[in-house]
Amino acid sequence: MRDLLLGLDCSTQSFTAVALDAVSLAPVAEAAVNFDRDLPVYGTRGGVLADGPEGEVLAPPLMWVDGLDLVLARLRERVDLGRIRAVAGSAQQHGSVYLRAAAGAALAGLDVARPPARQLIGAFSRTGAPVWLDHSTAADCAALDAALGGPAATAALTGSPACQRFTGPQIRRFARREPAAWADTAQVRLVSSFLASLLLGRLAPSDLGDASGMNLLDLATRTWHGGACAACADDLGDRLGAPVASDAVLGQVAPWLVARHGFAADCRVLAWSGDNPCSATGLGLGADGDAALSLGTSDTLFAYAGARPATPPGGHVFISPDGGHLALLCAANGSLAREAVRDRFRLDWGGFAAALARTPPGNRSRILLPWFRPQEGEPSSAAGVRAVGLAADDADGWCRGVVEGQFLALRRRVTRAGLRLADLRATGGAAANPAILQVAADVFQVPVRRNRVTNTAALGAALRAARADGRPWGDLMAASAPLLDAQVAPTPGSGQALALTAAIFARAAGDG
Ligand code: XUL
Repeated sequence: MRDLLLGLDCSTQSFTAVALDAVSLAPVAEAAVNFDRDLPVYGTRGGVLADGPEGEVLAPPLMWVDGLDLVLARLRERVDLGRIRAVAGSAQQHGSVYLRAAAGAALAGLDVARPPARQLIGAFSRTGAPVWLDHSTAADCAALDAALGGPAATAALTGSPACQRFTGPQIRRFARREPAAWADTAQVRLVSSFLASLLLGRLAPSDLGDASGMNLLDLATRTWHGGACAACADDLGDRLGAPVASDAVLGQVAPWLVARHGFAADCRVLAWSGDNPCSATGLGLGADGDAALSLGTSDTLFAYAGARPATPPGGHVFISPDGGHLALLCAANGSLAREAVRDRFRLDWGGFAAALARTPPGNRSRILLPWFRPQEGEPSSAAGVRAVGLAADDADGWCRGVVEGQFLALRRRVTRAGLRLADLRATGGAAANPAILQVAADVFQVPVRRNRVTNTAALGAALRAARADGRPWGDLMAASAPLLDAQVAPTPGSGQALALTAAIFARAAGDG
């Protein structure tokens, strides 16, 4: 009986597999591969190779192929992969894989006796794949924005102004610097659609969710934009293949998966998507106002909106897996800023939380501009760390100041984009700290619930696989409910205290 769904996630540092019960949608087995530790032959650090003086950051696509093979071998030790009805995947967004014409035959002819990576060595016109950490494309972004009428016009068209890590500018840089290798490139795929191609045994299309992280997709028509493609490289549209909906069933698994890993021949493969769209499904974001706050090295806020929202300052709009939209805001000053304040006063996280508990919402109008590093979406005049009304030795005030400052800054960007938040699901390391969640509830004035799942992207991919059986999106969104902790409600009266603090913050941040 085929009673499982499989979700795979190729993130920057690891490959994860999550199997769900196809009826209850509850997780039943997991496996993971860490690229640095488990595949040391590729010599990556944190899953990538920093390569070159201009901010190039690449990863070897063959490492992802080995990662897929290994994570399936590990999962097979826990469950019979023949029970899987359908599989979908998630991958780090923006990275691009450059394939020769020979790639099609190589994918179709994968022989089970040998590891798949070895059979694909000749398939690439570029051995490395630039990933989202790459920031070598300033000139290409400027050229793309100029061709489309400026950053605001690029954002109106594609959902984001030209961004260094986005795939269009990345392709442009490669085509301009290595024209012979570009001429040898028959097809370009995202990390997601490259890995879907392995499952399928032929080139897979990219899905609309991941395609919206390329600066190439016209968000209104949901097709490649001719002008954006032409501004990046010759014949680009043809080399990308038409994008498909995130729940498109692409076909059945390739024979190598049946013979090598024991998949059933009729197991269906869905389009893969980016990790952020997949996380949105894993976190259950499917109604206007549903939003998630991921508190990690950087903090990310994403909010669901059925109708297309404005692009937030320094942010993006992606198409969500169910065909709606997802506004995404990233704040580089996440744990980095919280740790800097914790360390300045020689505290541990317990001490930091106690300081938050001793101080009132609004911090008695004392504020901290928390830009320990430059922050997209904030005016450059606001760069740097600045305390207003806060004494240099006031440890409690600084602890609350940094967290309130981070969330107030995000709230301003949310408001400017006209987004309305109804509730927040928190994930990431710092979400384990209830005192920080209380500050989020007070600043955003919405209930906050922590989601206990660590890999929401793999979970979201596994849930998307249920679409192969036509399972309604509502069922998939509801599946995350048992994984949420009790809600943290806003402190009574905190709205007023924070309104005053927010006004002082806005003035100090250069809003006039
Ligand atoms: C989003 C982004 C990252 C990557 C890697 O725009 O660059 O979140 O998807 O996880």
